[in-house]
Amino acid sequence: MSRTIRLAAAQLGPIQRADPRRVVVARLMALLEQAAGRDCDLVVYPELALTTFFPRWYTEDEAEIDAWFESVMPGPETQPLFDLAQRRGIGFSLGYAEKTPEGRHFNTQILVDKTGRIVGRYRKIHLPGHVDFDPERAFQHLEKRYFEPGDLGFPVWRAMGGVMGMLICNDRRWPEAWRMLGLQGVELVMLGYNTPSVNSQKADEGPADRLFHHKLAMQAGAYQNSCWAVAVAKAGDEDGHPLIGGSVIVDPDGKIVAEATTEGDELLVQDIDLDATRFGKATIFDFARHRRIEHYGLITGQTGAVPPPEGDA
Ligand code: CDT
Repeated sequence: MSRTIRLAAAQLGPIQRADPRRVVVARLMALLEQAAGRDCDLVVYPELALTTFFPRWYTEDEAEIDAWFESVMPGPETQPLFDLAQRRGIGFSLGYAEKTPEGRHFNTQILVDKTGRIVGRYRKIHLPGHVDFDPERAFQHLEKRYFEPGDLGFPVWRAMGGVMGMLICNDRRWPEAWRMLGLQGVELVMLGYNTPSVNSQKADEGPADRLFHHKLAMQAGAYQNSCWAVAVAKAGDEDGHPLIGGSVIVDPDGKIVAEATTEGDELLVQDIDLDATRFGKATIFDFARHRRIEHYGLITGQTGAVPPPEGDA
């Protein structure tokens, strides 16, 4: 039986701070309709796909913060997306800001199957940025203020006929995150991102470097774990703050097979054969034969780098 999935990466153009949820959900639904018209099985949306990339804004106003978060999923404004996906028989993966019933805040991505049921939930573990307002930066990146690190580990799920995993944005830069999924046999990693086009602490690092590092991380992660990977941007100029585009689908050999050409709402469609992950997993990246965990203790035993003491030489 073929294990080919028709995958769609639903890149979003900018969402302005004042854009209402209803308008954003209508854009998500338009992309899903396009995907349905092309017989897709699965649509992947970006990180924080329902709002502007709000961690750039500092606020202490609880009501303002609450407005960025979803306390129910699906809720009244997102239910139409779930209904449409179910009617069209398409699965999807959606990033959003989650507020739990206990009042905890996470940067979350869910996987919804073709019947409209939430079958997977991942909460972002590698939160970049800072907690307090930083006057030294050209703009803020307050993920550490608005979210706590994910508490669900790095799960995978059997869904859509394969082994599926999710990572969110900054996670793609951490090989440990990929390897956690690789060690569970992941066949497709779905990732959404909001990556500012410039470095707030290094003015000469612009979009070309940002795109280079983004693709480098995605291609390395897919290759070293012999899995498919899809990375989906929220791109373009949000209230004067540019985000890179560059949504990609990467094959298990680390090659880019589809890539966005705009910074707007754009759908990439690619047939991905999950069995194409098998060769790498059985040869160069057959973990059971080749990994040497007796030498990897530092990876889980130590957080920061500790160089050896300086000697006389
Ligand atoms: N959203 C998110 O995690 N953005 C970060 C910005 C870090 S600066 C390179 C990212 O890793 O893209």
